[in-house]
Amino acid sequence: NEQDKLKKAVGEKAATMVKDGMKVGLGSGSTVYWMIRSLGERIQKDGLKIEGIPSSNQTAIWAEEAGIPLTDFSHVKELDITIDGADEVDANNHLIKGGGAALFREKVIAQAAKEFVIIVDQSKIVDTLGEFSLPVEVLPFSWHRTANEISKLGCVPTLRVNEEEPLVTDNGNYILDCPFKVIPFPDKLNKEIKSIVGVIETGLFIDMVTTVIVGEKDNINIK
Ligand code: DER
Repeated sequence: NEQDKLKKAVGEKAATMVKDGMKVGLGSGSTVYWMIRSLGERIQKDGLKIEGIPSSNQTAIWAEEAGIPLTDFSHVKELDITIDGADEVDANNHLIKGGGAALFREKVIAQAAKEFVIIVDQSKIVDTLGEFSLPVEVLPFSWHRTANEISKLGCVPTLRVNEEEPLVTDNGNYILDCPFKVIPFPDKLNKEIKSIVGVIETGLFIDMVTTVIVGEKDNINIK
């Protein structure tokens, strides 16, 4: 469908930014899927030589299927580029991420990269963050208390479930989805949530993005 075409277009565009010899942070989600596919084609056809660090088990599977050699932080100190999707992008290129429950490792590979490139279709562009419920990764031991502390900041968190059971992240933690509706000061909210002991990481990515590639109807917009 139309949205898939846009995701494929921006995924392929981002893949062209990957050069021989690069260490690449591989994000998660259905837009990143197309970027991984495109890198695989370049490895097959042009002999592109890269190594990737995946941000989720699902991404690791897609990367292996694409023939992308995988590495990890025991071998790589810094990444040259990380390419990832997002659930919302605001006018300052702050993000909400975590729709795919991979936000913790996604934020690690984003911070570890010289360049952090976001690939989204136009539906993710917003004026103000918050319509998409903010995912927060929390320690299962204390999640009720953590949810209660977050609710004092202005929303009622819900525990993300998967077939009636709490969803467990690749790191063995839970996800709270926090419907703030509007987040006018994302940097401040991020700091407030992070200061709650029991919060592991939030889906607010503040001042991390280098480039956003936006798939629009008949155009790819770089911002
Ligand atoms: O979970 C994530 O942060 C993903 O990157 C997600 O936000 C984007 O997923 P999509 O490309 O499937 O919309």
